[in-house]
Amino acid sequence: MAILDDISAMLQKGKRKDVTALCEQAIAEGIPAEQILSDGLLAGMNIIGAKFKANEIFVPQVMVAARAMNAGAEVLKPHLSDGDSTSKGKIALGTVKGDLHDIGKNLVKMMFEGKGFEVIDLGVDVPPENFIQTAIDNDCQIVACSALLTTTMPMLGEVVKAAEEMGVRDKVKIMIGGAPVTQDFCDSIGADAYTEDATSAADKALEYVS
Ligand code: B1M
Repeated sequence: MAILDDISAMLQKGKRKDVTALCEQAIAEGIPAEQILSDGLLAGMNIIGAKFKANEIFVPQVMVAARAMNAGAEVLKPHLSDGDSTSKGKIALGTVKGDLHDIGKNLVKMMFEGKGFEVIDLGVDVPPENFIQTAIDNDCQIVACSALLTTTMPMLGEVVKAAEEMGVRDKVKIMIGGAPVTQDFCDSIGADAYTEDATSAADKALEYVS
């Protein structure tokens, strides 16, 4: 669809205002928000990722694309919700210590909220014990951690250890995700669930509270 290609193209150029306007237009045209997200915004972000890896573009271009991605996602946010306003439970969410990537984490937040969860967003660069202390202080049933770097993946294991050391391992489910994370890694650190994308993370969280 041409408008989705335009969204992808504008995102790659970091044109935040154009991305916002095109997302609004696509919604007005009746294109499902999920499709705008996957075939417009994420399609553009995937190309950015490939170009970054190939050293065709550098951090500043990636940052403006990331900002455009977040702006577009904000437009889609209300349309990704299933409209159920009853709180399903509480989740402490963040990107692990040493890691500043937040686009995936923000999408996961959006999907959790869309399914009716109350999300305490700790942001990025979150120390393991902060995830757990937040869960304790707010009676969260779930701790959800994102990691995008192979160097920060071990922090996911530290979150599991912190839950053990702080005496709440049996009270919280620990969910993990992020591009380099795998089911095998999840098993190796003793986390409760790995999910590949934001939608399946929200579905899994619902399973835990139902
Ligand atoms: Co970074 N970066 N980056 N970066 N960056 C990657 C991750 C990288 C793979 C690029 C590459 O070289 N190919 C590479 C990591 C290599 C590795 O570890 N092996 C990399 C690097 C090296 C770096 C720096 C070290 C670069 C440098 O400074 N030299 C640096 C590190 C900074 C730090 O964190 N300490 C860095 C910086 C940055 C920017 C600041 C420029 C920017 C981040 C902006 C921001 O987030 N606000 C950035 C970006 C944008 C990327 C890429 C291009 C795109 C990531 C992204 O947002 N994807 C990325 C390349 C790539 O991933 N292909 C790359 C879109 C997003 C929707 O996907 O986050 O994977 P993702 O989320 C997915 C799933 O993973 C899942 O759901 C989402 C989809 O629905 N998911 C979960 C995520 N969290 C989940 C949690 C769950 C469940 C599912 O449960 C709790």
